Amino acid sequence: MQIRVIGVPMDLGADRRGVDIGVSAIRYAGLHEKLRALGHSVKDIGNLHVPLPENQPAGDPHVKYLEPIIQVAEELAAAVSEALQAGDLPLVLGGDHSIALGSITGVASFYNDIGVIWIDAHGDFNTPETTPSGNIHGMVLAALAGLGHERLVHLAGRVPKVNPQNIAIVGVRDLDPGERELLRANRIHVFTMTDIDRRGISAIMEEAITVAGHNGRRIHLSLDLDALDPSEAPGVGTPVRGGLSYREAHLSMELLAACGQICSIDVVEVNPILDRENATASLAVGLVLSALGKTIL
Ligand code: DIR
Ligand code: MN
Ligand code: MN
Ligand code: MN
Repeated sequence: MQIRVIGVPMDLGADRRGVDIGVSAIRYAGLHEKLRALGHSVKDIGNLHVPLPENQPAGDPHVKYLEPIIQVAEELAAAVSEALQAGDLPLVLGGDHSIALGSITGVASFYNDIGVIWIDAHGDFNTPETTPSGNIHGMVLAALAGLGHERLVHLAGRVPKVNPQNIAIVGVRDLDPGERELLRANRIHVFTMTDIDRRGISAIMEEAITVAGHNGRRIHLSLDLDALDPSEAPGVGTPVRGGLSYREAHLSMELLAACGQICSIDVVEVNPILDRENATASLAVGLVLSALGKTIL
């Protein structure tokens, strides 16, 4: 398989600065040589241009940096659909989670019907009405499901980008009151840490794969490193205790690889300024390898 790496040094969708250099940190952790050692070929198209917050007004405090985030999302959507057209698997490196707006829009322009597995401590299901922060990284999954600011919802292509019934969110332990209501009202499949504690990660991931992938549809994996416990992944902007263990996260990736339906991946929210000796970027690389076929034996 050829993996097409696309860097998106996006730092406009969240509050803690430094997530833009996550893109470099993941490359420095040996992504390319490890993917090649696993038998993949790798083509890296470099980084998309992302405007600096220093040169941009934040604009509407309920949807900060809307215009530049949309501009980058359009460019990323084109790069992702180009990769899929060429038969490559797009691996999008963030940057904050707002980049999933572009990557999933790109996937949805190539496949008619897709599933999304969103691994995250958070729901990312706010709208401009419910957001406590105005940060778009906390609104992007709702926008992809057709809810929220109309500029985000109506980005290039059809609405919604993904049928809300084909979304599975895994690892959740921190929801804002308004987004909790929205998740319930829209009957989104949310697999919380409580579900994982009770039933085990293997059963939960199998169910998530069924939700996102039934009828053999292609699945986009969006991996927010804050899904892991902060003891494993300290380099994230919004750590929340009680997250996935190292093995729970790897097993999740191994099960996704085994299902054979993953068509595209984003890896987001690695923040080297908050990290310890690149531990979070190294963890991210290991998880990508498991998602792309690395097994123990
Ligand atoms: C919070 C934080 N729910 C917000 N979201 C984060 O600002 O909407 N998502 N950190 O990854
Ligand atoms: Mn997220
Ligand atoms: Mn986030
Ligand atoms: Mn998160």
